[in-house]
Amino acid sequence: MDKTDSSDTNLYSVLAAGFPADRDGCAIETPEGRTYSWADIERGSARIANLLAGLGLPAGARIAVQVEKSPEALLLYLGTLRAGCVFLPLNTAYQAAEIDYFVENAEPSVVVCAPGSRDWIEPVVARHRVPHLFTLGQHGDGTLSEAVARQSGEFETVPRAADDLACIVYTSGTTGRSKGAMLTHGNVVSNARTLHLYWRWRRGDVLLHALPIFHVHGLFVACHGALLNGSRMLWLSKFDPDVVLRLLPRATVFMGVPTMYVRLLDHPGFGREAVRGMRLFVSGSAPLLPDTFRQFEERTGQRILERYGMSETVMITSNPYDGNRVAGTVGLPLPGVEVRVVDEAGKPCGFDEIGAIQVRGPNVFSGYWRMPEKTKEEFSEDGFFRTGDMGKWDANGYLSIVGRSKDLIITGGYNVYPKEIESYLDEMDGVFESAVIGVPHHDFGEAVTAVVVPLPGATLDEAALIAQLRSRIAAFKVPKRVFVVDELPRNTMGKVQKNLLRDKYAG
Ligand code: MCA
Ligand code: AMP
Repeated sequence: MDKTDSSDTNLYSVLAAGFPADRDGCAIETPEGRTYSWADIERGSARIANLLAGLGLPAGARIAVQVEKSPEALLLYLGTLRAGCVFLPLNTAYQAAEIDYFVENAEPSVVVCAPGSRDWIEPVVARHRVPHLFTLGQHGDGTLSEAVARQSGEFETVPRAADDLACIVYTSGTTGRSKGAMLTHGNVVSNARTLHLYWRWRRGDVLLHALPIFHVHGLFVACHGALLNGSRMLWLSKFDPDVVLRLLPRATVFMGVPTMYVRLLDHPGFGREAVRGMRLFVSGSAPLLPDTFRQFEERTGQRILERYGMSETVMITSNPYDGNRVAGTVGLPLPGVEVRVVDEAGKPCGFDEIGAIQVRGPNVFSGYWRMPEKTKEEFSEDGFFRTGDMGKWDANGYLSIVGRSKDLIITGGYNVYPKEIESYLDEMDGVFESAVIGVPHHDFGEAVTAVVVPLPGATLDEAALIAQLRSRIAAFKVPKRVFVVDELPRNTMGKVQKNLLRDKYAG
């Protein structure tokens, strides 16, 4: 058995303390029938950690990872933690220009990419002098596995203090540039422990894992819960309602974004029979419509538990496990997490008064990577983080999110900052200016939509603009529709009135 120091705050050590005594039991199972025991997790992560330790990396080295979801990708995450390095997950939809920015900004020592991306990532890695590039495929293929196979399966996990960095999670920025949220071992450990108790993880739980693992929801909230509980994960490489339906009867816990719940409800075979063994459905990352909550309860008898979080803070509030789960609210502050709603003067709002949501607690990140000024701006003098979300309390202390002060679109649980898309559009031939908005969408919650004004004499074609964007940025950021107009509505200050555009294109 691997040696881990139970007194240290290395997230891996904390998670491993929850692994079951029977290390031969199944920890991960894929729909194709591949299985991984707890011993495989220990050995596999030890091999990764040995590889990283042998590279002679500097303290705090970043390991940037853009790979398809696989059990091996999870081992890479755990091995990175064990080696005391900093994990930097990247959305698989990001393209060359986006990855170039992250690599330049984070200066990783190691980049791991999908074998199919190597041709375009190699020049990025060379340009920014990243010393090590490995590939990892969805079936565990690639140069990483070859290098790892030669390593020992024993590794003494490097002890970490609570304020040592564990991960950098990039979040989209209002200026169009992403910011790296620095999360410490202490941040993530405190949240994992809190959620483990709050959601009553218990013996025999089985998690159906269908979220991507490059964001907080799938990587932290879902995986940490199962690992800390020593629970088996039914591991889907991606969300597929048919496969979810087939596996649900063997699971007890599921976590998803609202789009996943909408799609399950759209499936004719989904109902009470499929959820017979389930004890918990969790929703987050985007607002769950009360209508979806109600339909889900009618069809299955289950009340989805909605919670609220951010990359910078991990989870902040949750509807209760035993108490009333109220549709349209994100529940109560988690134990140990302070949440306040304040008006423009910073004064706490009474219930039903809308104000800015602020958070303080052991879960709150240590700042934006190499952005001390930006970090300072986002914290109040008494140490509360300004989330950029607007909310209100009800009389029972439940929080509702009623909007965002940040100009952000959330589509299928992914965040898109209009400014970034506008800057790409504005650079295109024939475009004078653009405005990007989110409009209600049955499936994605909000759909990215662009309104563009051509230069005098120029003709713009919707399909051509969309095609150009698709070649440059992640597909989920590409507007589903582009409308060409003569001018954008502006107020007397000259500011584009996006609310008018949202109303006009809502249909
Ligand atoms: C895929 N497409 C999308 C999205 N996803 N378009 C808009 N928004 C999206 N979210 C597009 C693709 O570009 C493609 O377009 C087409 O849909 C099909 O692609 P595919 O990969 O098959 O998509 P899918 O499998 O249908 O994906 C839908 C999904 C996925 C399962 C809902 O988006 C997803 O896994 N979302 C979860 C996001 C997440 O984990 N967020 C957590 C962030 P085309 O056909 O035109 O090429 S963490 C967070 O927010 C905080 C901390 C929190 O509170 O959790
Ligand atoms: P991210 O930058 O990906 O961490 O996204 C965090 C943002 O997602 C939050 O600031 C909220 O705006 C939004 N969010 C997360 N959970 C919920 C929820 N349950 N309801 C509404 N918005 C949510």
